[in-house]
Amino acid sequence: MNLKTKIENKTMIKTEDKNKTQKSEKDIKDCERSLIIIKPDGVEKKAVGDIISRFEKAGLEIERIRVLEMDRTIAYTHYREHEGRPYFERLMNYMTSGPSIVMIIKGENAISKSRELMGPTDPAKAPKGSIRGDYGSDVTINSIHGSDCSESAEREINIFFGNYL
Ligand code: RTP
Ligand code: MG
Repeated sequence: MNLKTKIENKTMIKTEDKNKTQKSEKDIKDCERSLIIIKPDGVEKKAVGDIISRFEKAGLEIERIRVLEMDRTIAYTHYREHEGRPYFERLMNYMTSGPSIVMIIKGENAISKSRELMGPTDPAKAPKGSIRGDYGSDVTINSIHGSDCSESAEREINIFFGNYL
């Protein structure tokens, strides 16, 4: 439902129809969520507008958004499962190198749609037209993060937006 229709419906609504409104609001909440980070290289390249536009054109919505310059603690909390990998220190230095844009994206199949828009981890293997294919520099400096499953999304949303859910 577009915004204008929603406003008109709400304006016309009678008291006995209020339950219906509550149901449709609940339906919106049931949509899938993903935690997306436009990493510091994406911000430096001024790709934020283009990247957000790709999500919008794919039918996804921004539910929350913030600009955040990560410290090591928050970067570590987010990527702790990679600790011990050879690229981990470089990943920490990368994620703390400047501001990131952190967003909750929501909509039908938000997780798989986001991963599709991002392309594979390594920009060299990512097709042109994918975010990493267009903006990524190498397998670590790859412009964007997206949750890989709903459990990860919930954990990551909690890191960046507290007990919002
Ligand atoms: P992300 O979590 O950021 O969405 O990326 P992903 O699922 O595609 O890839 P993942 O394996 O979870 O890796 C997390 C991030 O670590 C860096 N990385 N560097 N071989 C390397 O140098 C290497 N492998 C991974 C990337 O920044 C990757 O996005
Ligand atoms: Mg991952």
